[in-house]
Amino acid sequence: MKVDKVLVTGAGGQLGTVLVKALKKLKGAENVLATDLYVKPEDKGLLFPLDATNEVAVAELVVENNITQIYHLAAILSAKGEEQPLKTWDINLKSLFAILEVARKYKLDKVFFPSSIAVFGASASKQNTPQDAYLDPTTVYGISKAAGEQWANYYFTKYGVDVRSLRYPGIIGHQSLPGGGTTDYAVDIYHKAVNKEPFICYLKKDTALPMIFMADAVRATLELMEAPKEQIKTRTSYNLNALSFTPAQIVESIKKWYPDFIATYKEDFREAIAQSWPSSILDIQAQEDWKWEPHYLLDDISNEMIIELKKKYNLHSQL
Ligand code: AKB
Repeated sequence: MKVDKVLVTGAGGQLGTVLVKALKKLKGAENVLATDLYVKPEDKGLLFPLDATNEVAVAELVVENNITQIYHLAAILSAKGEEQPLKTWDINLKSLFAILEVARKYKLDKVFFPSSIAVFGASASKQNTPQDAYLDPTTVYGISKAAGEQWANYYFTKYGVDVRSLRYPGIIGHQSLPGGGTTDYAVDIYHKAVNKEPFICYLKKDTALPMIFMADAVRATLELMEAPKEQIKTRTSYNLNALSFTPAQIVESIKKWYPDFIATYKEDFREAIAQSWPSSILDIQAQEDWKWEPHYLLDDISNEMIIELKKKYNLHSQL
């Protein structure tokens, strides 16, 4: 039987850190090559340096390691992207082209390309945004993802490259820290809560955004990638829904464990980004095509985040 050999870019990031572990469990540790642009000394031997915008370097690793699948996670996210729009466009698209070209030239079996709710803008309905809403993103990250979705579809239609993609909501996990996103507050808030520190939120208290727990996000990714090819009917990117909540609602949930927890609100430029995104999305196609269903609601997420972060910070006895 043919063995899948998987290369992951951006493997040191928020999702990559956890997805790589799940992939190693599924495919065998020796069959997963985790790469990132920068490798911290403590990650040496686990992560390999790779500039994903360098097609030659990507091709070399693919050939040397008999790679058959690529999960291309490397990207600059929404908030960080606004600091350097042209660099963000360059990195996000150049790396995608490098991956798609290598996949085409070396006839790889599959490519995973993460998209985002950031592809939606003012023309999409704010609530229950459907899969096929008009895309007019407001951030350079959103523009790069919307364009990337079209390129994914192009490589599938024109060259038969089996590219699959999800529009992730904000991802909440205890294993790793997010960096440069608009939804990052929903992770930071738990770190503050378990350490009994006050939290200053950069969004307004009533700004709802779609979110997903890390375990659900990883499972969705693997279910999509493991589904039989003929079931994958959307070749741009699938809407992925789990839950939606506002900062005020996550605070209420945390207060069930920490009644004295306090959040104050001081909005910054990320509020405008959040306002341009859907507050909830519909994912009928994902449910129908590959049977997607989320498992974690807000209090389940709070429960796991608090248990795991207390372990991480060595706060065993404290409530
Ligand atoms: C971000 O906030 O930029 C990301 C995303 C929703 O794609 N978490």
